Amino acid sequence: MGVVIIDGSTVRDFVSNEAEFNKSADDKFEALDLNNDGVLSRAELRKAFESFRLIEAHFGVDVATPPDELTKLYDSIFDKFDCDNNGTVDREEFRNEMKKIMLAIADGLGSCPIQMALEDGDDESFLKQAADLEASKTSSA
Ligand SMILES: [Ca+2]
Ligand SMILES: [Ca+2]
Repeated sequence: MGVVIIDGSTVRDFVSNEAEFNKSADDKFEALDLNNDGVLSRAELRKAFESFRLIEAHFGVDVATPPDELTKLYDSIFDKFDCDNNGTVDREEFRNEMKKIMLAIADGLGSCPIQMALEDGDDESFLKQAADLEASKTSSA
């Protein structure tokens, strides 16, 4: 385990590598699709957000947010993912929205880097994968 500094360009590099990004998104999608029906339900996606703490930060959630507020917030996030409003999120919708979120996070980071701890076995977050990419660049340079 180590620490790596990431900024907006790290995240943007990660997202712009379409093959890698889609693979990560698909892996994530499969992990989240708990009943393996090929789509994410509201409950499945909510579970995902509870593990993406940085995304919660992006949407302005903090630990003091009351449960009913959280439910409203997760509903609104789900609606963003569910582009065709059919009540489920398919693979394509998931990829597209994750990409938008990561780019928004990249804009938010801008040139103001954050420190990420690299912990073995923690592959929960996309930012972690972006951080790994940065770490591999640094170590091979
Ligand atoms: Ca499912
Ligand atoms: Ca849909």
